[in-house]
Amino acid sequence: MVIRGPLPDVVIPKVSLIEYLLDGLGRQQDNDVALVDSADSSKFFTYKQIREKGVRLASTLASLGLNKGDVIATSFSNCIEFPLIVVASVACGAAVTTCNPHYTRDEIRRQFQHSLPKMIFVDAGECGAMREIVKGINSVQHIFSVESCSQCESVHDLIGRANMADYPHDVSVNPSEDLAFLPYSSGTTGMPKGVMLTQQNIIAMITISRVSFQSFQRDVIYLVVPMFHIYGIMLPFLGLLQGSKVVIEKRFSLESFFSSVQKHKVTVFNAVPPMVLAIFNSPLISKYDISSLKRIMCGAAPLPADVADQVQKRLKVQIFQGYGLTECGAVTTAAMDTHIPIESIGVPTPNVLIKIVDVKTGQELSENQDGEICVKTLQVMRGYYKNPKATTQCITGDGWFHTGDIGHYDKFGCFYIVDRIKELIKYKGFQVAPAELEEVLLQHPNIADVAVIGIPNREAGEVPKAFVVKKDQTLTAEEVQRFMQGKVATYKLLRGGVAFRSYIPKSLSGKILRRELRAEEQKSKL
Ligand code: 4UU
Repeated sequence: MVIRGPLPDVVIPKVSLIEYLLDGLGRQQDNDVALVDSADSSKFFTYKQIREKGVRLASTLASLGLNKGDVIATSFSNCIEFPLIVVASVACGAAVTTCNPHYTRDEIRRQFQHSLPKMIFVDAGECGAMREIVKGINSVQHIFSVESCSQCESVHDLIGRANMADYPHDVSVNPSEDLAFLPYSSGTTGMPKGVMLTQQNIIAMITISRVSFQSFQRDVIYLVVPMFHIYGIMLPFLGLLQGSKVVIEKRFSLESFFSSVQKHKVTVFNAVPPMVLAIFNSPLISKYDISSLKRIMCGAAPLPADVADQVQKRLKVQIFQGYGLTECGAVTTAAMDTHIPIESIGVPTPNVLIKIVDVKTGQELSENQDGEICVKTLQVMRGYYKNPKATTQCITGDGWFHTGDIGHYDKFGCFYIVDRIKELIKYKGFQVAPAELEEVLLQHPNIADVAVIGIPNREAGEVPKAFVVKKDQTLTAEEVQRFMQGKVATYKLLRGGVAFRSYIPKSLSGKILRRELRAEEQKSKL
């Protein structure tokens, strides 16, 4: 059966994203603070400033040659300038590829060699390093910093020298075709791929989330989830288009979380499970006044029910789960109702259809039967960038997106995730693609074969573990661990350890049988 949520569908405006954003921002109070830096309250933008600065930035970027169909890249920590850059890019008809600033040089290069950005925005002081990284990638014409930098122009310099005559008024976009964002996700299998999110995907995503989270109007939102990930890409716009104040934090720490909630009177915290767990275990709770906090929205990985329950009681807040994917433009189910059990990922958001299918036969399943979660909504990506084969593997001809997650729904239409059939590992909500780690490990001269799986971990959700076939018996687990250092971002390191085997179980077609390894791993823990 195809399941819909309880809220009625909403009309997704058929306009360009820049019209949608400027109209939505224009409906708010001009002089209200829209975005503020958590650590430094002197850094903020009002609603009027976002519109004006965004449009001015667009004018300068257009004068520098940013055209419809181009890609710009961001590789910086969370900052209040991000929405300005997005507004400017969208106005020019360009797409933003968001990159993790903590990636290694090879990881950044790989994304940019594939997405071919024309301009790159980095943290202040990082432009020299970025120039080295992108040497030879001829698409790159400019590198700018978000804040003042002695070696390159900053976003503020570009805004300062804008000539409004250069504003790209004549860009004509097709919202269902033209891209707004190009984040990277490994999806069901293989290496990270560019996720083509169109202007219409983003309009649908913001409109649907706003209706789902109605009660969040005029809230103060604490945004610490990274702006290179779909969760953090979506949040500032969701907040801004409903008139909230969005408090931007660069990095999660318990001190900064508690002090920011107290200082900015935060009402909503969008978290990932390890943050909720850290708060739960923290003695700092009693040292701060966090009575303003009303809701914690948690997503990106499973949330242990006992933790959720105890945090609700201890902090006197409500915790709701949201379930989303990069490929589905963020949130597709949400639990915005106190009647929904805490372990549920909620009900489908408006305009979202969900069905559960048998993994082997593809047949639709009914209540309480576990199968693959499939989603159909205007939020579903146009496809993987320059990779039609991977696209047809996950989106059927009639528009159903296969998530690779296993779950079921109960008699109330509430959904539950119980497993994942895709390769993806989630470390603290961050994506780790086993194929990427395997590719690096196979470069080691003494590794004959390798498979990486995620193993459960209370603090991080999952941690990657490598099963290695040695070429030479002298190879040690420490050597394998050391080999990964500097080759992948630190969150991808083999925290689950290294085990040696005589062979890697594979199917006849050569596919690694990860389920077998997972089952063996589980058995060994019993
Ligand atoms: C169990 O993680 C995300 C997006 C998360 C998100 C976004 C907006 C959550 C709430 C919100 O409002 O995207 P990806 O692409 O990094 O990872 C997608 C995968 C899913 O397929 C699933 O396996 O992350 C896992 N996942 C979850 N698992 C996402 N949310 C949940 C959840 N419980 N609540």
